[in-house]
Amino acid sequence: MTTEYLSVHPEVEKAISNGDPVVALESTIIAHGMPYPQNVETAKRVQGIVRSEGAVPATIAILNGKMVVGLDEQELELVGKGSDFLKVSRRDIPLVLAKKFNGATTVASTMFIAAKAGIHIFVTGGIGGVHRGASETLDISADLIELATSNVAVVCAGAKAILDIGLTLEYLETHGVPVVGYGTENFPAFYTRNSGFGVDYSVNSFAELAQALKAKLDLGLTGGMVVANPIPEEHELDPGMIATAISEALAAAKTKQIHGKKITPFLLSHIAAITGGDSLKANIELVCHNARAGAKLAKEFSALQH
Ligand code: PSU
Ligand code: MN
Repeated sequence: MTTEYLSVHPEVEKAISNGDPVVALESTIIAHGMPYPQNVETAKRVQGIVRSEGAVPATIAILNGKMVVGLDEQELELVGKGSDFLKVSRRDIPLVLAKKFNGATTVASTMFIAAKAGIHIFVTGGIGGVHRGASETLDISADLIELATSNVAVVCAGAKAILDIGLTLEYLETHGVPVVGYGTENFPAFYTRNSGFGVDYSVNSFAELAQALKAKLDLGLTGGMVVANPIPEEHELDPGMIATAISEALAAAKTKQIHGKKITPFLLSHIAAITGGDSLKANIELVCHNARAGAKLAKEFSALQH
């Protein structure tokens, strides 16, 4: 499917029109969430995992003013190496298209584009949320607003403790977004398995999750679903250690007066530096773990369409 604004890779397009399993993937995590070359290696590894589980990966980005669904390995390299890939959330899309810029898509914009292309399952690391201190800064990620709008299930390892997880969950509740734990009663905190907050529902089977997704679609309940898949125990970071690193990174952001779209990438790279790369390693492993889960969910969801 190629329109004025959208270009879908033929393999992805075929899978979508056949109702075969497809998994959307974001690109901000590649361009702004991890350093080169680990970012490109991870993006390729994630695509490989999705394939090995029997689904078609569809990494999404904006290339030269066009929304592209299904990047090839050369294009992944471009996103990971290119310094001209803007962090594109929902509000940036029209201008980045008009100006023919390159853009890396966040959870919000990836959800929007995936929904346009007809993809219902999307894998990422962690969602954006309500930032700490939001009662003063009003910094609430557009990811949450998109979750209230676009009908896409987002498989993630929860939300990072750089955010106010309690307020993030309140926001999702108000906007009617189901928050489901896969194999857990606890909402995970990205680098760790338990944020101290619970989930609404816990499921242990992807078939059941696919049924819930289908019911939501059939009923026309707009908005997405958060599928929280905790980081595997063997890759979990020490909660005390990561809490200290996060506080230090938040203090540095305050001193340097970093706001808006720059804050998440700043905190991520700062935390990676403080932890001597441990947080990056955990990030890579949890994304790969989510890719496996997302592909399994996509397969079950596809089975319901046939
Ligand atoms: N969480 C991560 N890594 C990331 C991001 C979130 O662990 O790279 C990115 C995602 O693309 C997410 C975005 O959509 O940060 C949220 O940014 P903001 O808070 O500016 O909306
Ligand atoms: Mn923000």
